[in-house]
Amino acid sequence: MHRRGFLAAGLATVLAGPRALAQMKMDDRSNMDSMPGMDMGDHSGHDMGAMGQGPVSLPEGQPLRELPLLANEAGRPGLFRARLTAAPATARFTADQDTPILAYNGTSPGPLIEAYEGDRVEITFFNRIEGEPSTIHWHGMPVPADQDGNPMDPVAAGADRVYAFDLPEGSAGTYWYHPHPHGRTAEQVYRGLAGAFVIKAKTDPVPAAYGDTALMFTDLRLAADGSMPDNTMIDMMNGRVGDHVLVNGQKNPKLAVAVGAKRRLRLYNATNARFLRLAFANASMTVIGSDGGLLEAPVAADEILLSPAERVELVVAFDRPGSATLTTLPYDRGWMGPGRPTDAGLTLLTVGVSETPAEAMPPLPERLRPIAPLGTPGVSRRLVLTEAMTMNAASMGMDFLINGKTFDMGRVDIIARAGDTELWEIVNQADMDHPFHIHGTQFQVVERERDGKVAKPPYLAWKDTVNVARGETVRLLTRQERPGARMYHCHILEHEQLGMMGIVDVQA
Ligand SMILES: [Cu+2]
Repeated sequence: MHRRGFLAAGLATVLAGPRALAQMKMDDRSNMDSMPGMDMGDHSGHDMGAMGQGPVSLPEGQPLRELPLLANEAGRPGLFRARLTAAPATARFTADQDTPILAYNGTSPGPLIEAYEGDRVEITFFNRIEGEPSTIHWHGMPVPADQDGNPMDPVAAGADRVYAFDLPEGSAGTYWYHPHPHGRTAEQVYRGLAGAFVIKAKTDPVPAAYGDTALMFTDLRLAADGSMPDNTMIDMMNGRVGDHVLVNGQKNPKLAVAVGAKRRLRLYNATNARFLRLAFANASMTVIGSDGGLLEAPVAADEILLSPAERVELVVAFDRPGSATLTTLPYDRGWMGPGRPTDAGLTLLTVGVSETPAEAMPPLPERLRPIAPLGTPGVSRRLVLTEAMTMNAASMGMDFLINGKTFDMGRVDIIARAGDTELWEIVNQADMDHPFHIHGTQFQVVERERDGKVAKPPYLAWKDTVNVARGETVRLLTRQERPGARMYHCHILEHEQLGMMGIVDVQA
């Protein structure tokens, strides 16, 4: 039997078994509502309370909100000191309903943290999420292992701790922060906990006249009563995809620029599982940076694939008056069961380009910064990604595996040595794409192989997350500078929760 057909049939059967549903951590109420119609998360029927009703519509076209800045309380140069509180809050996505969310300092996305290379950072984290541990993981940043918000270092509900680290020279880049508690990362993130962290260089080759705007993509699913429904079994298998891609918490907001303007935009895919293949109509995109900072030289791009957790830095030139829209193109990342979401034709951002010319913009330099290749690896490792159904008489579930194993917090999967360059070969033998992330460092992709064809990346870049497509092998060079336990995992957060994660113990 064809595997997907088997899966769908298996799911329909097993929906009658309450223990199976409990195992998949589904909400009891939505289980009951979804069973009569066999609606297991179909895109047109997420609203379980009102049968057959489509997604709640959200207002569009409001002026783009800049992310609020996290205030530096240090009062002296070289130190960034602040507080971040994770707590329940409410958001207004529609005119007349409050939605319970989780927020950092009351906002979702959380406040934008801006610090400089060379700064010392001390952030006190207060976990005010009732009954749940949390952590803050500094995604992509070169922080010590015991400051990186690993699931092994939970902050209990009601407790607090200080995260302290130094930002090394050369670390300027587009990072973010989000929770990473064991088994609860996916839910805490889709309920609203994620924020942007920009490390700035003291001297930046990109002209200041371009501005610097963070665009953080999140993915909202809203029920008719204004609540965010819990994950369904389909969400657990595929990763949660919502009904609305938001930019800085807004649907299709509007940005006004003058014709001839160039804008520096930092795009963050902070969704749990949404693949964003992006194009800019009526404007031209130039890639200037990746997850870990600037490229060596600008690269013109017609489109960009941003898989969950990836970031890209762009310079966008608005040379024609009228409307320039950031839209999505189709991308098939593999989908199990019913309810494959619409991925193409979404308008994420509308830029109104006025007839009045902008002030003359300085050109983008031809060289941005050097990137030293990581060089010859001393060690090679092979990590094979697979998916498996688990089934017995009472229950059914789905495991996501690396080298045949699901995550075990008490097990070290790889022992590496600080300062050693390693070649990691990530082999995706599963039916879905898996965006692969390593904590604590930035790596360099050296090649991709699919159907026997090997392709080199078009340019050198620092990455902490790379999509490994179905049937593809990605080879990357990685080096951990600091000792300690580091996570590596799929950044479809539901896959991470169902096992696709491991620990590399970096020894001094
Ligand atoms: Cu995955």
